[in-house]
Amino acid sequence: MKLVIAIVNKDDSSAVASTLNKAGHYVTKLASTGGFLSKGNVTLLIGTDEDKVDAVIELIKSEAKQRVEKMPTMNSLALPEVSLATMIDVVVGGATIFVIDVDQFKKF
Ligand code: 2BA
Repeated sequence: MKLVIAIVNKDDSSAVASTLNKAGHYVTKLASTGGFLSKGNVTLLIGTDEDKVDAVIELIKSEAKQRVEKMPTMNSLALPEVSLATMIDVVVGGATIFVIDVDQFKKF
């Protein structure tokens, strides 16, 4: 058994979870926050058989879209009190996926 951990944009999370559910996969959604942008995202936990991992990843890929987010940066000039705020583009996946081995899986 494997655990697929997928971090997706919160705007895509419902479509991703619903697509996975319709295909017969169990999904747990956790509200999470990216450490870099400090924006909310969603972490999905999907426990599944090893031979279904590729199908799960393809289903996630079909709904999770890449986006460009704006992030402020401060460009300091020679005088520290004079600084200029500029916006930079940050490309945010899609999905960030980890697949890990599960030692035991029990339900009560
Ligand atoms: P954030 O940490 O908010 O990162 C958002 C985007 O900012 C990243 O998109 C990447 O384009 C950029 N970024 C993040 N850390 C950076 C750094 N140290 N230097 C330069 N640019 C950086 P994604 O790579 O698509 O990641 C989307 C979200 O997935 C992340 O949100 C984070 O919540 C999670 N994530 C990505 N890689 C991870 C990892 N190795 N471990 C744990 N979580 C990860």
